[in-house]
Amino acid sequence: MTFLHTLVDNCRRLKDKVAIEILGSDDKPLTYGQLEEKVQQTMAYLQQRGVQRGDRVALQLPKGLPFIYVHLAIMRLGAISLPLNPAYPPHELAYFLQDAAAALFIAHEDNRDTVQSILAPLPDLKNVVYLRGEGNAHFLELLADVDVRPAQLPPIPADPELTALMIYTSGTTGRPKGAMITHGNLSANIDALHSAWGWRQDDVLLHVLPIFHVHGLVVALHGAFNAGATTLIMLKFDARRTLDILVRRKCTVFMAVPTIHRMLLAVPDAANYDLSQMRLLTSGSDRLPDDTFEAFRQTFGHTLLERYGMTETGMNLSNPLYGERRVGSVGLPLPGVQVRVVDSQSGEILSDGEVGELQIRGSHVCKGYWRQPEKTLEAFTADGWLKTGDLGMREPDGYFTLKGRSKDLIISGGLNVYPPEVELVLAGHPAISASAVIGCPDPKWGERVTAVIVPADGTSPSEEEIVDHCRNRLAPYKAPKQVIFVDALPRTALGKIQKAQLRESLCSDRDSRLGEWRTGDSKN
Ligand code: MCA
Repeated sequence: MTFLHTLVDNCRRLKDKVAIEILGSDDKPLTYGQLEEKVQQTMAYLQQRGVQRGDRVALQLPKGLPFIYVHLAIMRLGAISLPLNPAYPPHELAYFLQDAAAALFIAHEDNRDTVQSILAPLPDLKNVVYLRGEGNAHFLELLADVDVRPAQLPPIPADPELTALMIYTSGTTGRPKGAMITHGNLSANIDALHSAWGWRQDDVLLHVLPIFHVHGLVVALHGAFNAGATTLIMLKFDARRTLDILVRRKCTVFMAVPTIHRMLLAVPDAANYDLSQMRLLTSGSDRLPDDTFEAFRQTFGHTLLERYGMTETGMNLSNPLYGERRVGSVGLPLPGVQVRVVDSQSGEILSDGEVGELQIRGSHVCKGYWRQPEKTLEAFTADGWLKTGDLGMREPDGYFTLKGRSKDLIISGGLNVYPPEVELVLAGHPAISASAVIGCPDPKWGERVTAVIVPADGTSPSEEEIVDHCRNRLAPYKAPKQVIFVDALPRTALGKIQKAQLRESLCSDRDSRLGEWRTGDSKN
C-alpha cells in the first residue's frame, strides 16, 4: 500500500470532504471526490500528450490546483514528477530540463519567453504546455476536451522501487543532482510522520510553503492528503494574514521554517492572536535558534516541534509530539529511520556525546541521483548509509543535536545555497579576479549570502552590478544580499580560501539576534 493507494482510498471514503481550499482565489474548495476526478482527467490528458511510465514530466507552475492535479497524475501514471521553482532563470531551467531529459514540460504562460529561449538544444522535450492566468480556469478548459475512460488508466503503481518524484539538489562540487524519490520512499516517510505527529482526519493544515520542495510538497501536502485532512493553501506567504487565518479558520497544523516563525513574531501585536486550538507547529529546513524557540513559546504559548530532514530522505529526526521538545535539538529518529554518527575521516562509528557526520539509512532514503552513478556512490557508504554532510551528536538519551556542517553550504530562509555555484557565476564577471561566497548570520534569513570580491586590476565594479550579474543567472534567493570588496582573500599554503577566517573577520553578528531585527528594519 503506497501513499497514492491511501490517497485514492481517502478520495473514495471522504468524497464530500474538502481536501483543498485555495485562499483568496476564485477556485472553489475542492472535495476529495473532486480531487480524484480531476486527477483522473489529468492522467488522461497527459496520456494524450504521450506521457508514459518512467517519463520525466517537468512542471514549473505557480502554487495552485493545476500544480497539484498534474503532480499527482504524473505519479499515478508511473511517470516521474519533476517540480521546478518558477523563479529559475533560463540558464538554470535549461540545465534541469536537459539533465532530466524531460519528455513534457508544463509551464506558465508568464514564463513563455524564458522557456522559448532555451528550447532549441532540448531534443527529448517533445511537448510544452503553457497554462494561462491565475487559478484553475484555463486548466479546466484543457481538461474539458479530454475523454476519460477509467478502464484505460493504468492501476496505481505498486512497485515501491519505481521513481515517483525527482527533486534537484546542488552540492559542493559539480552540477545539481536529481534525487530519485521512489513510491516506497514517499510511503515510508509519510507513514512515519503520520504516526509520529499524530496526523488526524479532522486536522486543518494552513499551507504557506512553496510546493516544489520536499518540505511543502511531501511533508505538508502529501501528509495532509494521507491523513484525509483539509489543506488551506496560502499562495504567497504573509505573516499577519497567516496569524489571522490560523485563528479564524481554526487551523490545527502549521509547518514552516525559522525565517517564517521569525516573521510571525515580528507582527507587532502577534501575542494577541489566540492559537490555543492548534495542536502542531513544526519548524525545519534550517536550525531553529534558541531565541526564536523561546520567543515563540512566550508569544504564542506553543513549543515549536523542530525536526530534521533532507531532500534525499524526507524527514529523519523529530522532537516528539508528546514528551520533551528540546531546545537546540532535532529530536529522535522517526520510526524506521536509522541514524548514526561517524568520523568521516576514519569511518569509525562514534559514541554518544562525540561529534561526527550524521549518516542515515532506511526505506525512506532516495535510491540515488538521476544518471549520476558516481555521485550516488560518493553519497552512500558501501552498506547503504547516506552521508548527510551535517555534523551532529547523539545524547545518551537518544536525542540528536546538530553541530554544524562539513559541507560548504549556506541556508537562507530555509533554502540551501551552495557557495561554489554562486562563485562559478561570479567567476564569469570580467571585473572579478577572485571571490568567496560565505553565509553571514542574519536576523531574518538565518544566514545571508555574502560575496567577498577581489576586483580585477584596474576595475571597480559596483555592488549593484555584481548582484545583477548573479540575479540574471541564478534563482533570486541565491544572489548575494551583501557584497564586500577586499584586496586579497586569505588562503592556506595550498591556496584554499579560508572561509572560516573570512566569516570571522567580515560577518558582524551585531544584528543576528532576533530582538535586533524585530525592532530594526525588515528589509531583505
Ligand atoms: C525570498 N527571498 C529570499 C528568500 N525568499 N532571499 C533569500 N533567501 C530566501 N529564502 C527574497 C526574494 O528573492 C525577494 O527578493 C525578497 O526576498 C522577497 O521575496 P518574497 O517571496 O516576498 O519573500 P517572502 O515571502 O518574505 O519569503 C520568505 C519565505 C520563503 C516565506 C521565508 O523564503 C520561503 O517560503 N522559504 C521556505 C523555503 C522552504 O520551503 N524550504 C524547504 C526546502 P527581491 O525582492 O530582491 O527580488 S528544504 C527541504 O525541503 C528539506 C527536505 C527540509 O528539511 O525541509
